Amino acid sequence: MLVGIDHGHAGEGLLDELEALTDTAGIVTLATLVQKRARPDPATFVGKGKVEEILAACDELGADAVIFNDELRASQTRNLEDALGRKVIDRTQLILDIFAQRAASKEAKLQVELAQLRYRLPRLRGWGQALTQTGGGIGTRGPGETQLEIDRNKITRRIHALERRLRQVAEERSTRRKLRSHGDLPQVALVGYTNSGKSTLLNRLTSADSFVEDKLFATLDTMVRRGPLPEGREALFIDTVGFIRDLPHHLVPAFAATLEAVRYADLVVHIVDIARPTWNEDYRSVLDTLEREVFRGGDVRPPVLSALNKIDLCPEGAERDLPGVRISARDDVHIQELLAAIADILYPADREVEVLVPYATLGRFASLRDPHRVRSLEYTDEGARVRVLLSPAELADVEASGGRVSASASSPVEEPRSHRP
Ligand SMILES: Nc1nc2c(ncn2[C@@H]2O[C@H](COP(=O)(O)OP(=O)(O)OP(=O)(O)O)[C@@H](O)[C@H]2O)c(=O)[nH]1
Ligand SMILES: [Mg+2]
Repeated sequence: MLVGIDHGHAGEGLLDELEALTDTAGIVTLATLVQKRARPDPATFVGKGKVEEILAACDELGADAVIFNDELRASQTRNLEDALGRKVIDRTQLILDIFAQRAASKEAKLQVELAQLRYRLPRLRGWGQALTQTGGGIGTRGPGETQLEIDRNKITRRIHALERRLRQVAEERSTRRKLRSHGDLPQVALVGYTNSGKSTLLNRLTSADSFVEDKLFATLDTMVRRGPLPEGREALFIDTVGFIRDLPHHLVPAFAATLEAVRYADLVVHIVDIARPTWNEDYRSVLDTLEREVFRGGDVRPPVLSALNKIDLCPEGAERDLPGVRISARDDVHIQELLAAIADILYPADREVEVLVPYATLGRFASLRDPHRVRSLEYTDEGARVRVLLSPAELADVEASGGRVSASASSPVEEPRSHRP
């Protein structure tokens, strides 16, 4: 049974996301219940009357558990479990559970365990519940130390061990990053709300086979693949863990690899599922999370380009007041436009120029013979007249070798893109 509080303006669909999460966790929803109230009851989250109602409904339907659409306080969980006589789960715990089921890499597993323990620690039951089992082994506990304190100590020790191990993993990652040579490919991080189509897009842009599923948090590990850009260039595309509204704070460490991929990316492509009724809030919550959890005060932020995905599901003309490239990752719509926009941001300095170069110089520069970048080539008495896409550095080299600019486009080659953020 799913339960939520409507603080006033949520309306229908309040529990849709919770139901999707529940489904993802492999739990069947029997019924949902929403209570309108300004603020949660400090003792039982919903009001006393509602608790009775939930109990009656659970008995009738044979529900095993009640799942709440917010994070509950330890005391609320306790009171509710006592009153309802069944397992009480909150949204954070549900998400943690999904993460635990789906974590595949060593690092993801460590992170999820850490998040679970951090969540559990303040929720251990049993203060005053019997000063149990004295004398369980000399030196293991002092006189009067309770079982609870021992559990607490055990968990705390495990938390410290996990934190140490994860710090090592993070260091290894940062060493690997430093070892990458200077001329490496630009990195494009694909971020977005969970289920927005990040993995589908990665598969579309590279020939990866990232796991795609119509469930939340299908991806829990970052995946990096090389993929082509226009003009024969390439980039590394990074698939990441999806964000979710009110990301439980316990889970933030579990996003470490994703957050880092974003922090060090040359470009962030923010994938928005514009077919979802809540697309606008989804969009904002991702940006908020990035701002709160990813970027440090002095960081230089990578540029962010929005990719408005699933346009195949949007009726013609349905306006989404968001700047960005409208795509369908699934149906391969406007993917070239997206790539052009990406290249435009990663290589802002490229200009189409016409240069007149001596034939000897033509042989010296690969860029002047690159079929992806050469627009036209004409042989004249004075040398080759090449209309070509060059970065300022390349142009300077060509000029230093005797090339002369005979015409220059004053603006970037691609039309200035209105969707640039
Ligand atoms: N109709 C439509 N469905 C799409 C499109 N792109 C992705 N999907 C579907 O959306 C669902 C989620 O896609 P994923 O690529 O797994 O999304 P994700 O952002 O990686 O999700 P998580 O890893 O769970 O955060 C799948 O059922 C995809 O088939 C699209 O352009 N149109
Ligand atoms: Mg995914």
